[in-house]
Amino acid sequence: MNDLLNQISQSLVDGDPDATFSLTGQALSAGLEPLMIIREGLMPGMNIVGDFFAKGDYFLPDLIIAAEGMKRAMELLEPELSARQQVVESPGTVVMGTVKGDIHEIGKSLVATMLSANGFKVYDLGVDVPISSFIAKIKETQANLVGLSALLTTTMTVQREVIKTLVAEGLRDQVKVMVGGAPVTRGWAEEIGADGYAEDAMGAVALARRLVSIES
Ligand code: B1M
Repeated sequence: MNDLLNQISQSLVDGDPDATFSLTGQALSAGLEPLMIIREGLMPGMNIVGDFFAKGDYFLPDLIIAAEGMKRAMELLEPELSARQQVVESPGTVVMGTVKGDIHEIGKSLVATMLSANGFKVYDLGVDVPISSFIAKIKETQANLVGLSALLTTTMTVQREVIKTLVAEGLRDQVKVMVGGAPVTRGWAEEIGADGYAEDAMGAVALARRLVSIES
């Protein structure tokens, strides 16, 4: 089992999306849980790639090809994640996106998938989302939650701008704000006046549930 997870991780480091895809399929066939494959196979590989990039050993094309491998693996895993949840009722409506200036997609999509799989109605606005699009979608859907993903220290600040705009638009009481992404911390969430921070996708589901129940 561990060997398969290590191979998945290594295939991302090697930049071999076909291998990532086929190893992920093998791991599922072997009965490994999709979340385990993500946490113990894919995420460690992406983290190694990120570390190599930070040290100057890898370059942008290496990030792009690793992301391609992870996305192909997620094509197999997302339906499995959805199928495993047993949804009774819809706890809330979430507008979700990666903030303006930031095109990191994978973590945001995973959070959106897990929220959907747990019954939330999710409007995923994608990446590089202008503040005005978050506001328009919240108004249109009467969402009670908004999820702001940011993977860059330079784009974390946009999370604060979204919150300021929600206040200015008179929407802050209607909508709870969740923030996340690799550089985001609980301290940052508190500093910018968000309602909560989650480290990963399962944490985001627990947080969203908590925020909704506080609200009702
Ligand atoms: Co970029 N990148 N990248 N990148 N990239 C990082 C984030 C970086 C940490 C790499 C590094 O230097 N070590 C670094 C940021 C440094 C910083 O600012 N702190 C970085 C950089 C610098 C850049 C560029 C600036 C590089 C350049 O051009 N010179 C550039 C920026 C482009 C832009 O956005 N404007 C860039 C570009 C890219 C690619 C496009 C090539 C590619 C993304 C492709 C895509 O998404 N389609 C990419 C990738 C792949 C990465 C790394 C290697 C992996 C990210 C990823 O997908 N992880 C990343 C290094 C790393 O994270 N270790 C890196 C897997 C994913 C499942 O995890 O996204 O963290 P993650 O999501 C997690 C949690 O964070 C959390 O839950 C998810 C699931 O567990 N979470 C939330 C996420 N959103 C949440 C929201 C929530 C709650 C939880 O509530 C709302």
